Amino acid sequence: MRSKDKISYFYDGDVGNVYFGPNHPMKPHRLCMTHHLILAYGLHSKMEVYRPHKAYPIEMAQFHSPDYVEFLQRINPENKDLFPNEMARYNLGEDCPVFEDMFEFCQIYAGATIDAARRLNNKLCDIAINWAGGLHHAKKCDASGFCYINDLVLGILELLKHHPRVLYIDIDVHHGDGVEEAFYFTDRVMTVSFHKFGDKFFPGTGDVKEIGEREGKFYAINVPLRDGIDDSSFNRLFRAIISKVVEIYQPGAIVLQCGADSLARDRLGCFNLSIDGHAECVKFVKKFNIPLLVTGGGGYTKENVARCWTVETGILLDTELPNEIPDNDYIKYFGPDYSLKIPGGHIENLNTKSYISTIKAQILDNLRYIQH
Ligand code: V1P
Ligand code: CA
Ligand code: ZN
Repeated sequence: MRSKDKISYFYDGDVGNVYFGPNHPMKPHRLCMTHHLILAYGLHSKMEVYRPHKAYPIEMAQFHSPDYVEFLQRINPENKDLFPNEMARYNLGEDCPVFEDMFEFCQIYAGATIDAARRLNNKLCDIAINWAGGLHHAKKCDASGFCYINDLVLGILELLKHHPRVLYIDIDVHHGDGVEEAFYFTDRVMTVSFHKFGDKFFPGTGDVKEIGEREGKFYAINVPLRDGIDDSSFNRLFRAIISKVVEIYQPGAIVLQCGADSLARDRLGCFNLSIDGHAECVKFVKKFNIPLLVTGGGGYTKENVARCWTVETGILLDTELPNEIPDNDYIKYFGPDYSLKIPGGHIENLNTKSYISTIKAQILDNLRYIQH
């Protein structure tokens, strides 16, 4: 372990004040809850806290098409009915609604991931955190799955200015398709996503056979899982794959998307992970002592999202947190037990031992084709 890691944490109080709509599962308010819980545990005094810059359209256009970025900037709830063709073309609507201050929301979460990457590049910190980021489905010319601007791709492009190879790891319950697609043809980014696959689960991609193409062949890794995976099988699989990937690929920086919808009892998810099981992945990745950019992602049971990302902030700071939640503005959400950790779930684990060993063997086999 390094003597003491230097941590930069990015947060803008405006990010949690936007509203996707009455029946929409994405609740940015979870970001306020997370931040206040982090403050209640006193973690802010152990890291550098920054308000990020708002990403400029020109920065977004490093990945996205300028016409798409321009449309996001122009559209609002008052004028959207005048643009039915563009709304359909850019996949705006039910999953990705046009809401008040939508573009500013994108500027904040994307600006924070870009700032995080820049501080790592300039060696101003060892670990940078942006819980508002991790919107992994956005494509070059398309919104998708609650994601408009792909901050992860923008952050990775920034890291690539200083590092020959960047490793992207995604533990959101959904496939990290936007990040995979952006780097599908290059060996300079290795993408690894763990996700639920099958039963038409969104977005439907991420089969173990999707491995990258051309220069990128063998540099995309997909770990398709069934419902109900528990801590022990997830952590064993995660450690086996990630340790081999790091050994072979030798990345200069790692981006870890920590979507909290892989937790038990998530409103959209279907895994059995406890907070300890989820956080174990963060602990494991931190131990490599490689410059690390950590983001949020999905997470639809708000109080558990705040718990999870607070525990993970504690882990990144090497700080143990008492299990009783200290008083804070949102304490009422954490009752009746007011405890920080949540246990694993009990839905049937459809990932048999033989299923897991088959996908693990396929993935490790593909890694044999890589040499650096
Ligand atoms: O299933 C779909 C689409 C809509 N159908 C035509 C297929 N969309 C999902 C999107 C999930 C996005 C996850 C984002 C992330 O990975 C990163 C932030 O976590 C969806 C679901 C669902 N149960 O999967 N959309 C909605 N639910 C939804 C429900 C109510 C209102 C709006 C959207
Ligand atoms: Ca994932
Ligand atoms: Zn998700």
